[in-house]
Amino acid sequence: MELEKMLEEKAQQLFNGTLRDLTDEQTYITLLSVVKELLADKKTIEGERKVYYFSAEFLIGKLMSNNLINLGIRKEVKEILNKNGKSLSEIEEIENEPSLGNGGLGRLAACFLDSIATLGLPGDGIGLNYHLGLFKQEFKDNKQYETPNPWIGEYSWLNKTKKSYMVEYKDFCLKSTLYDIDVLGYKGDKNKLHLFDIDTVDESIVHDGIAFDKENLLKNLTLFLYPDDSDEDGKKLRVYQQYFMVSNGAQMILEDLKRRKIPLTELDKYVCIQINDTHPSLVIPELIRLLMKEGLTFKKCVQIVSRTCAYTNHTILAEALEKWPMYYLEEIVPQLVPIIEALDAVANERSDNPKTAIIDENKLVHMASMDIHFGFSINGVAAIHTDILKQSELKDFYDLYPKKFNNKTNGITFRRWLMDCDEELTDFIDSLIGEDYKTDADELTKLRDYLNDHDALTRLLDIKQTKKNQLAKVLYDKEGIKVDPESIFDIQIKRLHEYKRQQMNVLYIIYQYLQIKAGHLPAHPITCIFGAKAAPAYILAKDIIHTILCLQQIIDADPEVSPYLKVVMVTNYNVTYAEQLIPACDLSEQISLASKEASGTGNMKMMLNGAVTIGTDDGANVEIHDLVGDKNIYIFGIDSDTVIKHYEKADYHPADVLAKDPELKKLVDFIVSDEMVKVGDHECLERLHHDLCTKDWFMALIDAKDYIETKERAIKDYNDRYAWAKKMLINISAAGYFSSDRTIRQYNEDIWKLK
Ligand code: 9GP
Repeated sequence: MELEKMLEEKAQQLFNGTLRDLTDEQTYITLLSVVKELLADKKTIEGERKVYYFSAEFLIGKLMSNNLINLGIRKEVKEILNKNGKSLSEIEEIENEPSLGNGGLGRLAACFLDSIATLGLPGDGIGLNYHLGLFKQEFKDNKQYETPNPWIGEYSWLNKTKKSYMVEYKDFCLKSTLYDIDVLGYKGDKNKLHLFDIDTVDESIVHDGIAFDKENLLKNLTLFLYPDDSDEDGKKLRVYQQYFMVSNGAQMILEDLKRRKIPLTELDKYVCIQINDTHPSLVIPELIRLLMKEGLTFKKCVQIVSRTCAYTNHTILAEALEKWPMYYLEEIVPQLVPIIEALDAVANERSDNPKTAIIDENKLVHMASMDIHFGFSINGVAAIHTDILKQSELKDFYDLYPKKFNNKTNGITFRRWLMDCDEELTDFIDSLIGEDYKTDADELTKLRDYLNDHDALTRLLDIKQTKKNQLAKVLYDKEGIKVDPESIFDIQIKRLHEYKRQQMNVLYIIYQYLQIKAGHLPAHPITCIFGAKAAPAYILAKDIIHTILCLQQIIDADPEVSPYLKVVMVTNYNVTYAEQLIPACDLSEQISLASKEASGTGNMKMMLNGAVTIGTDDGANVEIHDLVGDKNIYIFGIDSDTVIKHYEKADYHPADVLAKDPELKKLVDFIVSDEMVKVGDHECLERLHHDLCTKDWFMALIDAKDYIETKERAIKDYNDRYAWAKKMLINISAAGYFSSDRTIRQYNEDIWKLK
């Protein structure tokens, strides 16, 4: 049936009116119902072998626009709505953003699902249906506060299924309910994202921000993603959640095999499980347990499961290499304990190196060790990250299993991160090189033919200006902040973490502030934009947010400074915000301490949208640097080998740096200056200051000077608009490599081997 007719009929059926008469909310519901029906009619991707992507996070973002693009009907829907006096972008605002992820790890999982379906590969996601997701961020008195983030309304993309499994814990069983979200490939067929839940979750137990009774599992199991784990009950809740996810997933997979009349001994022929970081690692002992229940021997089960599971490592930071005390497992899932012990014994037979044991001398169970011994593939997410895993972090394992290790540099889906978020740039690229790049991203290199085309460069600069004007309006509407759209938009958006070094950006802002106060104006006005949530129990990260907000206030109130420098920390940074910020970015801040950012994916999104990177040779920046060349990226800072040596020798002391560099000391001391204390909380500012002067674990002070000088150079270069536009175009033309379609092709060729 014709689309317009479908919409009119649905409007009639749901609201007894015509499209023109509906409110925006009613229009959204009408559109949602029609699109869900179109998705339901799509073919499910079938194949002999299938991949299951197990992940604690799926940061899928709003789905309307993406689904319209992948259905190939966005323009048509836009026109129909316009004809009826409505705007698609206003209708889309009605949708709640699903709160199922935290950062790059979860967004990567979402990009991967899009690419798996787009490439026509059979592959589903498996995760949890968190009702309140990750917290919502609010600011008060220049501080972050957390509130619940309910996102599941009466109408959503979730489809309740009849599937349900029993999950056994020591003292009780929980019955699951499965919700599915259709994942449609670009002009293709569909897969599914399976989200498990329980029916008894009770959102009303949350009080005072995001506090809740952590022991009441029937009510809290799927309330929050990453519930506060600063105490033991919080840590145990995470184990309850993880087991719930993997047990449901494993049961569903085995049930499906049985339905297809495939002997369970052939699991590895038909199924591949990709373990995304260590949160789903318990799937290994759980699968072994379920297979043993079917009568297979432990040895056989280990063999099958080891050929089924593959593990992706997303960080070298200890916090993501989870280690659970054995007594937690004894208390929560005792049925897994003998299996884990037996796996540990197998691991110890293979190597007597205590560093590769699964259970250590303190009775901690190392999840990543289990994954590496009993997975058939171990991958890092950017070339430098995989090298570091092989050469230092996981060296003992690499020596044991060199063939298991491989690299899969991350990628992003161009459907969302270009076609959806920057229609103007998409149309511009279409007009120059056609549309083939939408399915073959390498085609973007054809843009290089336009590097000397004055008209093309002018159009590119105009588009960036349009996106900056649009963002300026958003910032005014949402935050009440006025920014100068002609200023340089310098953007750092990512989780708040010391290794990502937002605190070093803070030192730059202080430098620029003091320069302006001393009468030295920057080469071009600059707006420093941040978006970041700090984990609720991560005190220093919150102190950094506090410092940024204090600077924002001071600079805003200073008429001498604010025409040249502005600071904006956006509230509750999420995918929707990213879609508005990224197309407007001039200078992309990727300034982690070399060796610490496994890959980064924001760097790729900004590059694709014509931003120039300022960054360290870390994560995927290294590959961006290789692709665009020295002149089209601003690289600074010590390299990863030097960083690793500093850690090994424990010879970095910030006090030494400060003693040698009084100018830098001035910047650091400004954090506790009278100006700052007047608007801020002395304790928070003092804590950050003290940390920087005495610990500075992520070495912001080593790189600060080089960073400031490099940024000043970039700001100067920005004024040569055509030279800058060339840099932009070179970045866009080289971004094809970072399509997640490429990444998924590589996963499939080397690991999953799906037809
Ligand atoms: O920090 C990494 C980030 O560098 C990477 O791009 C992303 C996807 O691979 O994973 C992040 N890791 C985590 O969020 C936790 O391991």
